[in-house]
Amino acid sequence: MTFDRIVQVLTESTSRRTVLRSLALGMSGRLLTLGGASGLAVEDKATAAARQKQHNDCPRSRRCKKRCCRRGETCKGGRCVKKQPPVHVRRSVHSLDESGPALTALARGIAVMKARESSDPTSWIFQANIHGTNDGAGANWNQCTHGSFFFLAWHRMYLYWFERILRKASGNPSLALPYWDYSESDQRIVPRPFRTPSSSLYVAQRNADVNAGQPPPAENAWMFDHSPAFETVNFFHTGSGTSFGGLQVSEALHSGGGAGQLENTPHNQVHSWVGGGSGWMGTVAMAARDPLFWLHHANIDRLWKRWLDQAGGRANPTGDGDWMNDTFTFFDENGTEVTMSGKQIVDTAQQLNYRYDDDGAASGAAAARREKGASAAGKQSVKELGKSKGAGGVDLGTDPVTVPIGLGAALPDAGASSTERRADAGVVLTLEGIQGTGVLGVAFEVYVNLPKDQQPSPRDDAFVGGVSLFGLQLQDAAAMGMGHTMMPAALSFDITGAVAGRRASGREVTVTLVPVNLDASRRLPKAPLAHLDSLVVSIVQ
Ligand SMILES: [Cu+2]
Repeated sequence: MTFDRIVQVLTESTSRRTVLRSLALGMSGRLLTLGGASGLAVEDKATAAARQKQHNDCPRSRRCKKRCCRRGETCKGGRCVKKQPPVHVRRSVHSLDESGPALTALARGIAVMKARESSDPTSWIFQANIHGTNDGAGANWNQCTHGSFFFLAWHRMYLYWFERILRKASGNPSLALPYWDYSESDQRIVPRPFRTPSSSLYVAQRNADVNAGQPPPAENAWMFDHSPAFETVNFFHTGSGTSFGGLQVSEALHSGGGAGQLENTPHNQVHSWVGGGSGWMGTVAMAARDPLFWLHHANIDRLWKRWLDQAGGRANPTGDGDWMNDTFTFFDENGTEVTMSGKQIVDTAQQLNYRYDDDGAASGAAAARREKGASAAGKQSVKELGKSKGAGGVDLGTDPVTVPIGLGAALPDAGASSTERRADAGVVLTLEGIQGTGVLGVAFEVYVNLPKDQQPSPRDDAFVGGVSLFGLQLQDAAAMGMGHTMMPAALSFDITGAVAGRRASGREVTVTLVPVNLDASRRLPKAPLAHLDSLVVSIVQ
């Protein structure tokens, strides 16, 4: 048979399949290739056309069957509709039965992951090492981003891929990560399975109080309170401003030095409290080896959504090209490398197939306001009013330290202009160059213009927030491969309310830093616990 003849047969044939079969049996290599390739295409086209015809008839006849719908579609109410993957619901861990299917599946998935070799990207240790590790530089280890406006996005992606791995490992297709809602004071005690040594949910490396089922002292309630972060309207800040989500940077950094309000409190504070004096949660390198890490971060991820619900201009930085497009690398449930960027994670239900059990509580009107008044950008102008004296900075130890800051100009009359000023404008205190000395489980309460004879209390108006050293310790720097040179961290507090009506001292603001020992099982050493380079008071508008 000549080549021309074959083409003629192909063209004329009413049963192409038969011709192709005979071609495949009898032809030389060149023709076989030709016949095979074009034959398959012909066959596929015919099948596709038949399926398309069935599909076209289908919705009109209102008698669709599964087989007549296109691939990826299903028959619903007589019509072919796009198959929706199930939306997994992340629930409050305290709403789950301690021996019920959800926590049982969680424990099983973690046990399976822990049994895998650490070189396996779907193993417990490998996944934890993606966040941070002292085990050296493995592929894609030490990737977590803190101290910048990438913090929330990166951790959302990290949890998403981890949850997929965990779900497959558990064998339960409906597994979803629970979240730990410690904003409720009666829920700060973790459920029993997390405190039971025989459970895969337990680790010994925690604050002794956590594993003993002891709640934190009532005076530390502020560490679990997200409401000051929720009052912040702008997602990111520049310079010495304050924001919900962190410092605007062009590239994600392991430690960006500019944590947002939510990252500082409750995120960092809860890390330090759960970790205590020597536990894993207190350091970046070990934190993700504690199962509580994942429940803690699910809650932080949920609070990001609840913050958006507050509307009033709160919005994600979808206009920022770097935030939207910078890509990060993770692994899926098969151990295959995957990449993801901010634009793929803004809508958890639509894009990532998960939601929280309290999603949707915000009204449609609030959502509309959110779209209208979107102002993720922190276009703030910052004017420095005064700075602490002394080139050596300030050492913080076991005794409270008070630092005076002389102001070059009087503070504006906050009372008179409070209705006119922007929600994100005001008087800001910035602590610059914060670094821990390696003592874990310590926080500092920050007070402004605290009267000399007054006992400091976080319930007082003079209290403006707290400092956590999570991620700012020497051992964190080492784990991040930075030696002893960390990106200097700055933390800003809105002190507008605290200085209003407290200006008896004239052109001066005093800042008092009070150490808090988060681990009652040990005494703090009589040595510097942290160092600040300087304290700055600014006007932001
Ligand atoms: Cu964290």
